[in-house]
Amino acid sequence: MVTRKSLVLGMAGLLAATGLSVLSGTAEAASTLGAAAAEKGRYFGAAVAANHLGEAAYVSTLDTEFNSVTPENEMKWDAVESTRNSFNFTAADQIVSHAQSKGMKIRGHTLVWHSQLPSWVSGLAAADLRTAMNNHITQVMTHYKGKIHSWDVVNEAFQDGSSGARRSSPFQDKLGNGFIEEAFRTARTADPAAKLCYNDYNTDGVNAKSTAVYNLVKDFKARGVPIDCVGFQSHFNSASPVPSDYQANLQRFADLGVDVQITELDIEGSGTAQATSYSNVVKACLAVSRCTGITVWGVTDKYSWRASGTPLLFDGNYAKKAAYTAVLTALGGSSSGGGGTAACSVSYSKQEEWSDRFNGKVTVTAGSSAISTWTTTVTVTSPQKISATWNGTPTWDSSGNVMTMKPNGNGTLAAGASTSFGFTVMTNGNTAAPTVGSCTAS
Ligand code: 9MR
Repeated sequence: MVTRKSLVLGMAGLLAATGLSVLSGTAEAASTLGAAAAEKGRYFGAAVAANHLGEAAYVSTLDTEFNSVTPENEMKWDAVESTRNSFNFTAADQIVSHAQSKGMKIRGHTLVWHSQLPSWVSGLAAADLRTAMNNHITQVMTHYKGKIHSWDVVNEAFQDGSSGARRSSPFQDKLGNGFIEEAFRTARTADPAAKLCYNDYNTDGVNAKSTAVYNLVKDFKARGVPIDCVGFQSHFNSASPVPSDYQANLQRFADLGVDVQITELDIEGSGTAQATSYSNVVKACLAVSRCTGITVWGVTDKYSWRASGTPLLFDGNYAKKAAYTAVLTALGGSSSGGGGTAACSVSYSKQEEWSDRFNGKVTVTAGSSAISTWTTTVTVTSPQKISATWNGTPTWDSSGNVMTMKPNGNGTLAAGASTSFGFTVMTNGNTAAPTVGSCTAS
């Protein structure tokens, strides 16, 4: 006879051998974006502005939810070297020291970019511009040496549209195609431990612009030019939605031997549509093993560069949006984590009744913690058949008698909150009440 003790030990051995965790998705689920991403071996970051670091709600949201930061503007050329060879790191340092004090990673953004470039740089002749570019890279990277996990060395060097051509800029126009290679070589020398990224927008799907970047990376890898990562900004809205080949595009870059990072994610919209798009982005990253992290371009809608499009995960009052829950769920986390155990209960009641059929209603109630989704079963007795359902997504066993019901879309319930679904049972002569199974939550 198997004793209780040996059974438990046997289970433990089996779990260890298979690497399964029985608790994942329930009490063990991470309850913040950063923690959930970390369980997937990734970071989850936000663009941060130094001038909001005095706002308590901003800082507490940042500190609770994110484990990586990108200074939104503070490391750009006009911010750190507005006058030649006179560097001012005050605002960027505030972000870096805050991040370091919280154990967050830091993305460096950005060293060589045509925008937010002081006019003294654009006025230089070629030889001087080359010296100034290399000096800028070296000075900024040296100041932050050892503190930055990835640097956007060159930002937005390609044109939009179908040409696949380089964008006109002081660097491109005066130094020619070689400026990108030179910037990356200088960057590698300045901080050999930092990952060096090329970062751009409208390169999120497979298109002429992303293919031009792809060819650049392929050439760099073939010739041993240092490059470690490609950043996909991922600024989406209705005119520029998440491309259907987003994951495939990330994967083709990863296959060149570079990491890929989602660097400036925001998606204009609201509600379920926005949540679904966010979820799709997270799932694409998780499906690509070299997709090492995601950064959203801001903490709260109210400070977004596209504030009117409400493109972020927290609203202007720092409340979590549906998009937040979708991201957390896609990362395998759960808002019920952080101590409580996700649980739910069900109750059944008969509703309208006719000579040949009746309607049933099942109420699902979350336990003492919020839940992100639930599932339960309804079993009818043959020859009964369920002919219609509402407010749920059913699946069926092979007999057709056991219906497993899940939420339509967002299944989030606050602690103690309820929802219900309904169905019609054709009696076929049997008026017995259905059996409702137990409720499972995560
Ligand atoms: O979010 C940034 C905004 O505050 C600045 O005014 C703007 C200036 O160009 O830059 C924004 O950030 C950009 C990023 O640095 C590069 N990719 C596009 C981002 C949105 O414009």
